[in-house]
Amino acid sequence: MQRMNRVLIFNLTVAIFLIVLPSVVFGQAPRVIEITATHDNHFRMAGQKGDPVIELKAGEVVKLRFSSMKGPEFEKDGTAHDFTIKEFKDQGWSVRFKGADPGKPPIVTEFTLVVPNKPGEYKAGCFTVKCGKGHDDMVAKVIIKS
Ligand SMILES: [Cu+2]
Repeated sequence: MQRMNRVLIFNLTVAIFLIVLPSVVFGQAPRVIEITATHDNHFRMAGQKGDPVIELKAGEVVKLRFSSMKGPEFEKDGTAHDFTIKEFKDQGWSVRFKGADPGKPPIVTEFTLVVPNKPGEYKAGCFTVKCGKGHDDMVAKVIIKS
């Protein structure tokens, strides 16, 4: 009987670890933020007009999903645009992605990133890939809330 209790307790412990631990360690699936990179070198988001305003929560894990078209200029390897926040470059907030040729469906690229623990307003932009006319205006406002 005692042996059976021990087996039961062991099994319960294993079950708790298998069920509870992953949700604590991995948390919820990251929030997906859909961003379009257009052929005429702008970032756009559904439901917004003009340059996107992206609200993030400090410490949150987000998945940035870019649907991208090539601009008139791009790098030799086909890299079309980047999305960079200069202040957080060292934390991975400088990602590069390819874009599709006109007439083809956009190329989708995802990046999972942790929002820096520094609330404030930041400028994100295509700062490292020269994508053609309008390149300097390829920007988004990123608001990190505490
Ligand atoms: Cu650019």
